Amino acid sequence: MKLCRFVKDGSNPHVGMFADETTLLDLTAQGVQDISSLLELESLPGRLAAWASEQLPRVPLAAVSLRAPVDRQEVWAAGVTYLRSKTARMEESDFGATAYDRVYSAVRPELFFKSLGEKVAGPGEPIGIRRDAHWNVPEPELALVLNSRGQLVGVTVGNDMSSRDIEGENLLYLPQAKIYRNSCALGPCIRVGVGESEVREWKIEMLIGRAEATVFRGETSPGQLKRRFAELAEFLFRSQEFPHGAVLLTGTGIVPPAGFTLLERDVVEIQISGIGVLRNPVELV
Ligand code: DO4
Ligand code: MG
Repeated sequence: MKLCRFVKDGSNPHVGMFADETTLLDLTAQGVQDISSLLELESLPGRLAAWASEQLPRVPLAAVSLRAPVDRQEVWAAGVTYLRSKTARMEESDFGATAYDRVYSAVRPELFFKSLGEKVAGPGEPIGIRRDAHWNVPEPELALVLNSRGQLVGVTVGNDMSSRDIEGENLLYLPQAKIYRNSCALGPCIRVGVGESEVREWKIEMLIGRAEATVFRGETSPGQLKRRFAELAEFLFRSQEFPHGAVLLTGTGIVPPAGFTLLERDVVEIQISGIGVLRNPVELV
């Protein structure tokens, strides 16, 4: 089952559920106002299955714009959770290299704040590259959607946009490399009712288009993620509260080669089998 947020004819965002590839069921008719309240329901998959069998208003996907499937959730991110990320970051950084090496095998993972829910770009919305950086890359990541108790409710596709030259210059610049306008995208939907063992079998693919050409293509699998989902969630919720739940990006396993940087008007397409495709044009911010 897949949940989404959508707008139609300039409406406020509605919460919907995919009936099939081309049709949404509008959950507003069930009194559902936001993603936050759904995350807290006991047995959400059962509730969605029951709603799906009722006569809910049906909306063609072609008639709406999807929004990021989050509202009041903070978005956080884990880093250096794939060997590929560790290696690439050790190469880009001189005196910070041992930090990446250590955190990859440390008990405590790297976790950092990424975005307020309200600032996240949704499907089709622009993602940003900083005008004061010259080496900008997308980071295609599986994102865990957690309720206020830290339990996994679903998964979505995430893009942890990053300025590698700023991060590589000095690790203390990490927040500037990671948190700026339109640096986070999520969507197109939240897949609910799946467990970690199934998700680990999926594929993550990224394509970067420039004019009519594909200038980068890469793939990995959540099966390559070094840490368990519950382990990452447990650290995120230590000494911390998320009354509306949280989204946790799980780190990148796809890193374009050192000479590659995103340019304005590129299009980044991230597909995770089992969820869908998140596609965003790139703009200078
Ligand atoms: O350590 C810096 C960030 C790492 C990251 O975002 C990743 O591995 O995905
Ligand atoms: Mg990342």
